[in-house]
Amino acid sequence: MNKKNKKAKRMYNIAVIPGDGIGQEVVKAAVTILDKLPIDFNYTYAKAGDECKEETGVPLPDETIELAKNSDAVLFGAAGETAADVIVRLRRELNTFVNLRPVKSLQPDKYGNIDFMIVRENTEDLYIGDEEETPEGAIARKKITKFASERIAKYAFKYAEDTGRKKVTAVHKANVLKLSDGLFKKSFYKIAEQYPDIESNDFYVDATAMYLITNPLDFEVIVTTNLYGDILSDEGAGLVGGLGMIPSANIGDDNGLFEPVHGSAPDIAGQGIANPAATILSACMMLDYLGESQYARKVEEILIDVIQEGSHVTPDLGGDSSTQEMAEYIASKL
Ligand code: GGG
Repeated sequence: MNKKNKKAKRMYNIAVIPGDGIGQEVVKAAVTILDKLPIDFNYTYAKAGDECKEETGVPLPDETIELAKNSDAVLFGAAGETAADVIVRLRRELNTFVNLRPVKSLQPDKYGNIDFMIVRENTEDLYIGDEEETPEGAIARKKITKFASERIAKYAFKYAEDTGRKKVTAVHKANVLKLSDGLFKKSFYKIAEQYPDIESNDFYVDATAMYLITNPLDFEVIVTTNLYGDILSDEGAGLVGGLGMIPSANIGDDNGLFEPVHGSAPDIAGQGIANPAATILSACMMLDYLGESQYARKVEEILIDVIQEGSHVTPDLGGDSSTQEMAEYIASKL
């Protein structure tokens, strides 16, 4: 996942976009930890989201897009009601065509040893936002191209090869969406031929929703379209302790944007109780992308120890620490 042609350089310009609700709290927590590393991060904070729209009239100002494009990496918190105009648009502006969402048990005794990667196509599908009102209601167009389907399948197989995984599963609904999901499935098997050492199979998305609960250990790499990837990763979060546990990396040829899978969680925003693990793990994915993997592994190791120890964790993890207290405890061990 390394940024192309980029070697660790120990000084990085990071665009930080905390966004809405708990985004503010979890990003602050992740930055507390990054600040403890012997790496020089030059952070520039930028606005986006519901509050930004209220203040400035636009959810994603042009300055924020420019900053994100010109940074070494972007750390993003959460978007609320403006998600389509903020995070979905930012992914498009940065041409981050893959969204990696690792589903991994950090407390294996409690959740079983679940460990699979969702490789979500990030540029097409219903997420192109092509909707229109009609006299009867509304219509949304779903875009699937051969180019993007083959590109994401290639990424998934290459990811499996690079990480020693033995199986890639395509998820679609090709029996109903014969042309669009049918093309996604066909493209997947075309690329699969180039990887004879890696097993390939496919499931309908509805069946996958059940198999993830009945047979989660059967999955290694899932490659899927934009909407199914969004939904299945939240289901995956439910398998390993909740939405506070799953990070993500949006990767393109020139840019990387890192964000927790969860949204702004307005029900708990401002209370200081949001689990920062997903954002801390997203920061670890950012460290990997920047070529600083040794620090990514160190932070992950400490985070896992702290979660398993259970004494300095947020309420959802069984403790009574605040978001920031948990982050400071992790930082104190670095
Ligand atoms: N941190 C990610 C975030 O704000 N998620 C809210 C959301 O609705 N995201 C849509 C998506 O991931 O496609």
